Amino acid sequence: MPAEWYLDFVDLDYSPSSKDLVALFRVEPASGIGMHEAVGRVASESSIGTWTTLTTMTLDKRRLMAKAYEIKGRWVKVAYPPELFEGGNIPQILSSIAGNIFGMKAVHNLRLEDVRWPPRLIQSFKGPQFGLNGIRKIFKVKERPLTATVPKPKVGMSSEEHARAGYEAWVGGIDLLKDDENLSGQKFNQFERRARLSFKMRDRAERETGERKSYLINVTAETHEMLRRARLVAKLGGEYVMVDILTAGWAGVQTLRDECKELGLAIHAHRAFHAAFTRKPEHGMSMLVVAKVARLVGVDQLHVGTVIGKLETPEEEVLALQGGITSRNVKGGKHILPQDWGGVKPVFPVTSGGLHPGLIPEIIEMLGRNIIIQVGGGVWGHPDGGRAGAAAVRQAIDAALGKVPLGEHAKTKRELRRALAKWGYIRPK
Ligand code: CAP
Ligand code: MG
Repeated sequence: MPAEWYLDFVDLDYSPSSKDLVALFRVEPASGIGMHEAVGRVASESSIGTWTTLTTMTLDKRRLMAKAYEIKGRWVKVAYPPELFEGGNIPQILSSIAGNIFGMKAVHNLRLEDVRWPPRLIQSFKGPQFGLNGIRKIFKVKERPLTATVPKPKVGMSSEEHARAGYEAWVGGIDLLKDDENLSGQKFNQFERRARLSFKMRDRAERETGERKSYLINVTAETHEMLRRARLVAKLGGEYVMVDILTAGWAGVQTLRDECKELGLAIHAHRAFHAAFTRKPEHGMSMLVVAKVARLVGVDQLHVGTVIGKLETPEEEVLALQGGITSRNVKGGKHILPQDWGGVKPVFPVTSGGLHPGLIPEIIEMLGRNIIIQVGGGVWGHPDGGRAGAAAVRQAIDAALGKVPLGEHAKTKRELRRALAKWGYIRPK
């Protein structure tokens, strides 16, 4: 019996069925390892194989073998039989296609670039409860981008100061107050107290402005605690919970999604931690894979980057993310697999990170109107305070939608003028 059987997992004559899950990998073999050997190891280790041949391997089990069926340079497509995966179970699926393989000595680098999800697996997940169009209906805002702001400094405010900041931003014109990703229930700003005070301020701001306002309150915590916090938000009349999907973990997010169906709450997904494995083009997993999992599991809003802000997000990646979470049918492209989402609702893309009024026209030019623009430092660093910062954001959006140059619009809008005086059109690093 030969010592190993990796090349059994390479079949360049195979063409995947629509039922298969297909993964697109970028494979860089370790020195001394041929491409087919490396690719066979990836397909083997991510499906049913291990490093050696097995006396327990019977013919019937071969139906579960993954097949590397296309190798173009470093780009490799692997088809996985649907039986390999448990529907409704993201952790198990990722432990297969995004598990041990990244650590194999046979690869010098390995990156999971995209996954084409087959209908049976798509139907095994809830998908977004509201989605982009449902969120617009909640706010009765049909056209313009929605706006959000995170009170800054990121954490440190008391619950009273936080709620006050929320009031200032909401009456200034911001639609959504958002907790920062590392604000949860610290002693200086306990979750329950912050929730009660902030929703009171939200109701007051709605009365005074006549506009719908909401609060993306961060429930990220141990799962039982997340559910408890979500129930409190629903009791207080909130519309959303926010969760850091990657530090909370997919199992927690799936449980939270189930609860939010009962509670009728939308989910805002923050992606803190993603850059630990998405940033390097040669190794890890793309943000596109993360974004498509998030849409499957059922978040309603997801951060996709800015291209021109403070965090590394190349334009091609941001546009691919936006397409992956909003389109019904994603066309295949350079290193992107085709994806038919069926009836899965689109997710609202959130652009955030180093934005200020001076950058808003360029953001809308690049990403269009169906976005949520989050401006944190660009509101709370405004020389006249958060309320003026919020007003400047809305004024910049009005100018952009009306195709009026910001400088022109600023002549009659003091808050915008003062924002441009401080930041101009700088791209923060
Ligand atoms: C932005 C932010 C967001 C980042 C996350 C921050 O604040 O609140 O967490 O946008 O990155 O903490 O940096 P500013 P991404 O508006 O003050 O920059 O959206 O790429 O996931
Ligand atoms: Mg943040």
